[in-house]
Amino acid sequence: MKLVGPWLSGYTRRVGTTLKLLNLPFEHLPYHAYQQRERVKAFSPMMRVPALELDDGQVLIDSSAIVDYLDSLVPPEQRLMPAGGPERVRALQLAGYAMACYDKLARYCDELMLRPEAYRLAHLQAGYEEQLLIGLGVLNAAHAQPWFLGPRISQADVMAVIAFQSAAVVLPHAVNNEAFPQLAALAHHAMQLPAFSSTLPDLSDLQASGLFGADANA
Ligand SMILES: N[C@@H](CCC(=O)N[C@@H](CS)C(=O)NCC(=O)O)C(=O)O
Repeated sequence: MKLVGPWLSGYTRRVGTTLKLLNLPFEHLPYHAYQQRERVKAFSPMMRVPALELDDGQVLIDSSAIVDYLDSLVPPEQRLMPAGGPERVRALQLAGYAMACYDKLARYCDELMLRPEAYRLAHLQAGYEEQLLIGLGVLNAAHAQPWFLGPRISQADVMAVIAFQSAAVVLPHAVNNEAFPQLAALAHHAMQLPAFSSTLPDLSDLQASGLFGADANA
């Protein structure tokens, strides 16, 4: 399988982390959706990442569809989304919040990266930040011990760690270990696993993104 997209894209990192947690081999093609559109287009006609090219040449887009497919490739006990019951509801609920947090962060970043400063809409940015902080508050209160489902890692943990770490880089004044201690502990626990530690964006990717100087504290 080939995964198209850079780790700077949290949605791509979600898929890469999942592939690694499930021990599924893949080739990583870190093409950037905005800066390498033609390369991305060769795999993903709408020029969106992540895209996953399967071994038979079919391509899946959208991280939620992709991680759902990847779960189907491994035995039930290894899957990152429980099959049913209260555990599934909880994993879906928290993964939903984590995705919504990342979506708001992505919109906030688009304002910063794509719109010239004079044309930025301050009320939009403030609204995205407010929604992001509310979502992170929900996740912080969900008591991961050490994961949200207890001993078993799930898609909720994967996306919550990615959303928290990415937000901590972009908005360090508001998203940090003191403001969200439970998420900080979750991220610290996750970073013991190569699936998370080997998919952090490079400093050069962060600098090239035009967002800021890197100031991650997660
Ligand atoms: N819901 C999608 C979101 C994917 C997404 O927004 N990807 C961004 C990069 S982080 C992208 O490709 N943007 C370029 C575009 O959509 O034109 C997912 O979960 O995969």
